[in-house]
Amino acid sequence: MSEPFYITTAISYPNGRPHIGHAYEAIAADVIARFQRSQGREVRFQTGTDEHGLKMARKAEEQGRTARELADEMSGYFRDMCDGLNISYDRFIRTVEDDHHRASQAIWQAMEKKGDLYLDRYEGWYSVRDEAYYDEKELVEGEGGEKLSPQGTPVEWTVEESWFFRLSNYQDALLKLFNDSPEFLMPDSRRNEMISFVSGGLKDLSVSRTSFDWGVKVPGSNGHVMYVWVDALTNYLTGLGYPDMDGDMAKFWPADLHLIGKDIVRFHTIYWPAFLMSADLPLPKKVFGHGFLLNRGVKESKTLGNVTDPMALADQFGVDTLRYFLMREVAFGQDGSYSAEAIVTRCNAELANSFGNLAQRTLSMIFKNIDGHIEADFAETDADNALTSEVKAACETLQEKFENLAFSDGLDHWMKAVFACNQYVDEQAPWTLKKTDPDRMKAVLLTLFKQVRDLAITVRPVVPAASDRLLDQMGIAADQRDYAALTNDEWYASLAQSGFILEKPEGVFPRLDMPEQEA
Ligand code: ME8
Repeated sequence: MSEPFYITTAISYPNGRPHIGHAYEAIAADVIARFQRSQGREVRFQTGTDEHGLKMARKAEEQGRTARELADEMSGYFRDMCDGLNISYDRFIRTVEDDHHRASQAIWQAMEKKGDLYLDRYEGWYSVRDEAYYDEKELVEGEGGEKLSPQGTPVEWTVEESWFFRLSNYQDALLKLFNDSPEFLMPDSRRNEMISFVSGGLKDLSVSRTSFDWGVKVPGSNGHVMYVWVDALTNYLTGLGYPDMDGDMAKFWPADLHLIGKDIVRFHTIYWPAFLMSADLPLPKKVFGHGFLLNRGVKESKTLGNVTDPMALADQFGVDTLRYFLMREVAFGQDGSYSAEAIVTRCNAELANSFGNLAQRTLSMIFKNIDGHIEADFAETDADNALTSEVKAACETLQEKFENLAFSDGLDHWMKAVFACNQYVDEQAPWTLKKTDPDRMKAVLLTLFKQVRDLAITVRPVVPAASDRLLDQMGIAADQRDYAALTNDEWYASLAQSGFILEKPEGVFPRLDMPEQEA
């Protein structure tokens, strides 16, 4: 039986259009989802938009329209981005949806029943940009002497009646979680920060607001809407049908992985597990805080005018190219930098000139020199067997690395196998064998055909459309593209026996032109 796997991204604030960070997270999550499906797991993959809260309400007010209008328009761009980037989500959730309001009210009532909610008055600092409360001692000083959040965003003094969650009750349980289950929060570097935050003492958390009404209503408490993070985090349950504990909740909860950025680790590894413990629900197995993407080393911002539309990059360079670049260039978990030149340099070197070239010259020679015939019997030499073993080992290593979310490293091993194949072509020189030893040429080309198939299947979660176009040309059936197919030793003989004949191949990784240097 296939084991279920539930993965989520953060849900994005649709107060503007998606940026490259949103694309990065969606792509990484999609690679994981496709990788797990390839391993035979039954995957549930959720992404979406986080539409309530003061940030959305204020942005809409600035634009002279309702928050709902703003959310409807912008959420559409996020969904379009996901579709455009070939993100294989099962549900794109919007927090304005009815089932999400129901789920949020249900978890609220469960926390209330536990005795973890009480009414009081909040007096303290709030950052609308971060949608977060801060302690005086956490604030830093801005250039003009003004108070800023530790993320560098403005804070405002807030006084209002509010419901509080007894976060202080969960201090020991959270420390125990970090100590007993180190895999709960990855990468390791993020854990120490959370441990020191919790060890410093947890105050109860203000979880409702009365000064605006754009949110989920607090059940039985007129005038209160939930603090946006209470409802936002609950989205992970909504998508599984909570509060109904049968069906998808029974199957997919607890989540296997919440994939988020490093700036929201506190919400996911302190508040969220505390809410879940309060509601007597199991905790997610893992939260991974990925790094930030920088534009030539600089954070993108509207003020600097360096915000890139990820879809413009995808249009310019291709969806699979962008996906490959992002997973390959940056060590997952760390910050990384991107630029048009870096995308072109990396993808030309590795996709167009190495893997693309290997596939194209292998298939072209089979087409031209042996009329596209994939013959069943040919004698393999030690050199052929050595190459096969090397490729097999690299494909297995990629799987181990991807299992641990070490994408760049996994692709590095895959790339080395591609290099080995290209070196083999050069050494065996099938173009010379054509005249001197046609049987040996055939064996070389057919050995290469096998490697290209294994390499294409292995990298498929990263570049799904290109891999599929290649595998289509190679006659590999759609249901023979999972990792289980890599261990099937019969595939080649069955393909040959099926009478498959390769047609004139078309390259799947075009060479990209270097963009004009910016002034
Ligand atoms: O935080 N590089 O939404 P958001 C990489 N609604 N990732 C980045 C990034 C960058 N430059 N900038 C942002 C929110 N991100 C909340 C989440 S979840 C219950 C609620 C990541 O639109 C960020 O870390 O500000 C987060 O994981 C995601 O993009 C959405 O950010």
